Amino acid sequence: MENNMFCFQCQETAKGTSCILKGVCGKNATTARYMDLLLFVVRGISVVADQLRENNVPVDRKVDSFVVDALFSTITNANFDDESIVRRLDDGLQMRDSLKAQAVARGVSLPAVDELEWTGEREAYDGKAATVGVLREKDEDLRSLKELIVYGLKGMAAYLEHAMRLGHDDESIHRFMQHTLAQTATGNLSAAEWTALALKTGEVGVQTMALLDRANTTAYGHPEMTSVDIGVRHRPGILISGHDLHDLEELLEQTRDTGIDIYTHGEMLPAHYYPAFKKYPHFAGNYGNAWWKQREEFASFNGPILFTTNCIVPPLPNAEYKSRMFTTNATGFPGCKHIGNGTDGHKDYSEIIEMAKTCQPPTEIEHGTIVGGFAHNQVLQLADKVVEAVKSGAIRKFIVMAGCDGRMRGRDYYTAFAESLPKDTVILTAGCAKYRYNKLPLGDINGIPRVLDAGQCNDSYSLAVIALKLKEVFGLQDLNELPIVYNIAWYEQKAVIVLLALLSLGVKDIHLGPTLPAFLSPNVAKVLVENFGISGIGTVDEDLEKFGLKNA
Ligand code: SF4
Ligand code: SF3
Repeated sequence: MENNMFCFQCQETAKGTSCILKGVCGKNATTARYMDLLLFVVRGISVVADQLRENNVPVDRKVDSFVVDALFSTITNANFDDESIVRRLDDGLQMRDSLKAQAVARGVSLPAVDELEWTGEREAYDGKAATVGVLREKDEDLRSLKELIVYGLKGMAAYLEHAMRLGHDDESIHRFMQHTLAQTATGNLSAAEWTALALKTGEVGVQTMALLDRANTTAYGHPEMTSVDIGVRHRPGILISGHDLHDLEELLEQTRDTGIDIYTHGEMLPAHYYPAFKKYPHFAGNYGNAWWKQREEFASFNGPILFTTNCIVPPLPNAEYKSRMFTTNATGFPGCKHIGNGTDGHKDYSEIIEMAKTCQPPTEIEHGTIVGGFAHNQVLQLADKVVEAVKSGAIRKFIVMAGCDGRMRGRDYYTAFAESLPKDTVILTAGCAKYRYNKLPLGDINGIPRVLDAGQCNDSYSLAVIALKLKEVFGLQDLNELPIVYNIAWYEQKAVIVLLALLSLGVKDIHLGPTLPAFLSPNVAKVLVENFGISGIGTVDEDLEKFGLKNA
């Protein structure tokens, strides 16, 4: 049992096939197995919840929250803490059994699946886990399609959770999520039907990203063009990482007039683009780069670090900054303090704040500014200028380079690609992929920066809104007639929902790199290539050629 796992959900999976002894991400085999069992339990809960709804029996909202949180906790680099996963298993099995009891009481019949029937105490979790993972599906193609869908649902869950924390929810998304999870336990679908369900997942992904966009912009205003400081000030700081804007708001509120500055890291950078956060004079700037640089950058930051979501890089055993790491929401790391919700629904950051007061100010690692804030509202305000630039030929093409960053060496490609693009092209981006080129001096075209950063990976929704608007303005029938090409980088499962969302909108010819997902079987990859024109990346030169961008 020791050292026995199977996970291939992210881009850096071992040897480009699967992690079977330990995750390249640092996930232990035991954690991986507990996560497999958690997904088993979530499937069981979803089977009953789905049947109850089919029979018009209302399902408690706690079920929705549980499923969303459980899926989120299994996303790459979100949670490394066995204890917190095991607690979710205890709670989940209890929830499943109480839903089953409701079904019995209401005369709702349930399918005979292991996900509903298995009972076992903590001591049995590990043994059971080894039998319910990804490899339980023996057919390689069905396995591939099911996992594609489940990874999409994980990304969807993450975005839905952020919206829910801001008081925005949509019952139909939960229904879809649980219905689809139930299908993965009971459904006997053909490959074509699973493919259709994957596209449907993308469609609901668009709906979820739209919900989160509404939640964020209702609470904090529309992102606007903003210069973000990347240097440091002279007071102690707290570094906040991840995607959850509500956590940031509470942290900013609680650190008012405390003599502490707040800095963002990684995917929290776009928070600076929101008007509501500009009113905090102690919201100092962005420190560092994408998630995978955290071992060096957290050491030199000197103050406490709060993870609101993935991506956590497990600190080395002797890392001094580990004692300064805090987690919240679905994240967890053994030995790091987890900040939960108080009884009033608010979080209490006083321990982090007190620690910060005893810390040295951050050590400067760079200085200057970066510009972003080009979500749909801001870009649409500039629409006349943009359309004019396209019509005059000043802008020849937009290149969507959204997605994730990662530590694989081949990702240098994205820096070289951005540098090699002709000067009459504009990069549209969202997600932490931007760190590969957002500090390059790429200049502007008639005042329009050549890198337009819409925000976090979920703000890829903004890029879709912009594309749809341009299609309308240019009177085109099809999104693919626009002068936009897609060269997307992926790493974890949020990128999977973004990809499925783009496919569901009819976007074709997406280049996906730095490597194609290991979870795509050769046959499934073939379907994606033939029907959607998905392809991997080549060399910078080859790809510039393919995109018709070779000769400026
Ligand atoms: Fe491997 Fe990625 Fe799974 Fe981690 S999340 S175990 S790196 S495939
Ligand atoms: Fe980055 Fe983890 Fe995916 Fe939100 S923070 S994009 S990798």
